[in-house]
Amino acid sequence: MAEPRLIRYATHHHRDDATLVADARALYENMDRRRSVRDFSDRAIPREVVELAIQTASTAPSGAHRQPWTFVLTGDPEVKRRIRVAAEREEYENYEGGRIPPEWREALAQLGTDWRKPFLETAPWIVVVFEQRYGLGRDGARSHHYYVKESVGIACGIFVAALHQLGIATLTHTPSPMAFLTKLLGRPENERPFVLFPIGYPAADCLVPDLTRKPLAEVMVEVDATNVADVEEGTDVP
Ligand code: IYR
Repeated sequence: MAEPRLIRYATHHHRDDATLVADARALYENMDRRRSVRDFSDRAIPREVVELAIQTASTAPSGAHRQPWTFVLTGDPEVKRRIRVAAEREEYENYEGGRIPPEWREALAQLGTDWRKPFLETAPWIVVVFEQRYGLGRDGARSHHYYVKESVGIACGIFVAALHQLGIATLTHTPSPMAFLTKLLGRPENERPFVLFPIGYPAADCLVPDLTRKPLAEVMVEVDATNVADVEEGTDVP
């Protein structure tokens, strides 16, 4: 059994409370300006910027620190074209072939999406995040990965936030079903596509759906000892 190796964690500068509140508000207001974008400019973004955003995403916490993700990056026009062709083939079936049930179609109506995905070629970069369902060593040995979806979801959230902090737009795109990406991108059997991110600046005339976000009172519930259940007798940890 490996011993834990611990190092001192010096938490950084503490702000006074007023500064903290102001900073928290500024962060919220900045993040609240983020929107999913489907109409990209073809303006280039340095590879190093995307690589650093991927490194940032990869700082995410993960089950047993297995970091069960692979970020596949491409800026190659031919690869982007192949992804577009395959994604549009699936999406055509979804939208025009009746694979999207009526309730889902209704839910999507406000977004104005259809089977056409030109942004897969316009955006300068595409990152496809794969979840590693289990670890696969060079020798083929398998190891267990834990809380894979939670871990990869958090990494993707950090990725979206990092790009936004840099003034770069993206979209959490899930061309469904996504299995074609495993083959197209040559990924090993332990990996499954999780989400695809086109990455770039919004087009000059980019429009986004006029959405509002749930207010705090709808997404947060505060509890205290007066309104939560008492633990049952006998459930205490010894
Ligand atoms: N994958 C399809 C449909 C779609 C599904 C959801 I849920 C969205 O929030 C948006 C789109 C598409 O990309 O068009």
